[in-house]
Amino acid sequence: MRIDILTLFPEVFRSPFEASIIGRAAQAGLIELVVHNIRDYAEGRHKVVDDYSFGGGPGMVMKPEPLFRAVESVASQDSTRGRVVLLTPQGRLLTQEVARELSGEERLLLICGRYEGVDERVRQHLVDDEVSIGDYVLSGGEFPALVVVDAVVRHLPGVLGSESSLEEESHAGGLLEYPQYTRPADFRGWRVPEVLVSGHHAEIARWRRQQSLLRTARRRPDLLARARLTDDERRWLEERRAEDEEPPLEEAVASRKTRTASS
Ligand code: 6GU
Repeated sequence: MRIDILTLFPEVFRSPFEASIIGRAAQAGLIELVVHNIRDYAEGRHKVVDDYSFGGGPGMVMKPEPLFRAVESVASQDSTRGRVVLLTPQGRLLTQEVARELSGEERLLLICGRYEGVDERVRQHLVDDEVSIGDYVLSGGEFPALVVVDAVVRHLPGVLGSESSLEEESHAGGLLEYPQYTRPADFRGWRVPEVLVSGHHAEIARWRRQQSLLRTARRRPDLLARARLTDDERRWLEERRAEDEEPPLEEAVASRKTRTASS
């Protein structure tokens, strides 16, 4: 897979693309990442990439010409243009589903918009897709583009060492992860749940599934509504939740803030 990124801040991508899973995938030749400076496609001595908004109002708007020229130039380097995706808070929300969908493309071209805006004709006549990474404001599409690349690349064959991590995530069927522990089994008197050191694999699998269900019900009931549960699991969860003593996550986090340096 080849991913081109159009940005006004190419420096942002250097170290993330050298480190981590993305870096390894690029080193191994599983993906090709090419970052382009939109300013290189601007005209004139001043290389202007933005301008005032017609009709007035605050904030600059990205001009259409440099973006069209950049996309057309990058597209001409290959027979397939690939999907052109604008990163914008107005886009469809990035989910695991969307990431998997994008991972099926041979090529992606990600355009990092600036928060204040992009000329509407870019949306109408240049872009195939628009993606947001969540309902909060970022000053530009650069970090969202990094998020998209990471989420997409993990789906490509050979990128994850064992393949098992992704398998297990999708097997969990849209539930939150169960609690994990590593050595020592006793850390400052806080012991790892007995079942995990028991060696009973069936018991461990059952405990983990239950913990995933409970955690999802407590923290993300919206996810639970869409998850695939057996009738038995739904029933078990309902009974277990009726006597659940754990406070909602917001409450738990609020009380953690009152911890002192020693407690
Ligand atoms: Cl894709 N861009 C910006 N500027 N802000 C965002 C976003 C994208 N997704 C969430 N917030």
